[in-house]
Amino acid sequence: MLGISLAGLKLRVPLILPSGILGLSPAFFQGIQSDLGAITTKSIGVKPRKGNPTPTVIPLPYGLLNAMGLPNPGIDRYIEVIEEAKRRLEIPLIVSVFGGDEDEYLEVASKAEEAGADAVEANLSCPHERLVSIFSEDPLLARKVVSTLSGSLKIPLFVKLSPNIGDIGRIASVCEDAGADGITAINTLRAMKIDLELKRPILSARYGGLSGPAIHPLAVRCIYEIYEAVSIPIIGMGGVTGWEDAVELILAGASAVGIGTAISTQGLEIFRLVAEGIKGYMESHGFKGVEEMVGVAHEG
Ligand code: RRO
Repeated sequence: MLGISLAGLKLRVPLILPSGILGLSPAFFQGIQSDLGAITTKSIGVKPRKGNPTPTVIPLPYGLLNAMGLPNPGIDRYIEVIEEAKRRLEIPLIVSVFGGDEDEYLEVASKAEEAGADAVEANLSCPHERLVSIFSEDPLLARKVVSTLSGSLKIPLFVKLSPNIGDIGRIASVCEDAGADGITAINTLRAMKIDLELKRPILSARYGGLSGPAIHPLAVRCIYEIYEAVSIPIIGMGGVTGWEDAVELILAGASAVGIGTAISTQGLEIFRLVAEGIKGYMESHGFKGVEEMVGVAHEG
């Protein structure tokens, strides 16, 4: 009843671990897979990056503000992690990739595909790194990256978009046109916190990305707009803390839902609770499959 087909990937539940949430270890991925439909890795680039100096994460009453700064070991060292993850996982592995231009995106994505990734997610939307966010903001750049990747990859290509732009539906439509198989939305919201004693931004990078309950209504709006603009599937995420939030994203147009920040407050248990809640809602509202529920808020 909860199983879905997502751009050709088979998910036993419509729930996904979003990029960047829980480290990079295949043994860890294996341990958490039972309640998940698919796992997304941290965004990987061409070269190793240390990321930003601390503090990189600030807990707030209504979410988390992060500026990790794309820390990752680089694709050449990550290949063996993908290979081992594939040996250990029964569920699809989506490898998130970023680059400074379309050639870098392609190099990382091609190596990930060769290593056994089930899908690629092109991260066009890190909120505080100009290096990456410009691709979500500029339709021409987005088109260039997506068409380069889609022209070469055989596995499904998802494109992760930023909410920090005027018309997310338009960028989504450009990505669909350029060959994307699905849209992931939303990344975190560009934000800032200032220390009253230091009188300076707390994050070393000054700007960060806000996630958690505060951004959920914004995610609903973005997914609703993307659903109106494209016919490829949407992986919806943004401030999901319970099954009601997940159902809301599905009714807005998401085929699958990512849960990230809520893991820090509720633990991994949240995936099972949300899956049970979605099932209960489907039973009480007469939906036989998740697909029947997707985008229902647009009808009439
Ligand atoms: O690494 C990060 O700081 C980061 C990334 Br790549 C992203 O896409 N979104 C985010 O909130 N942080």
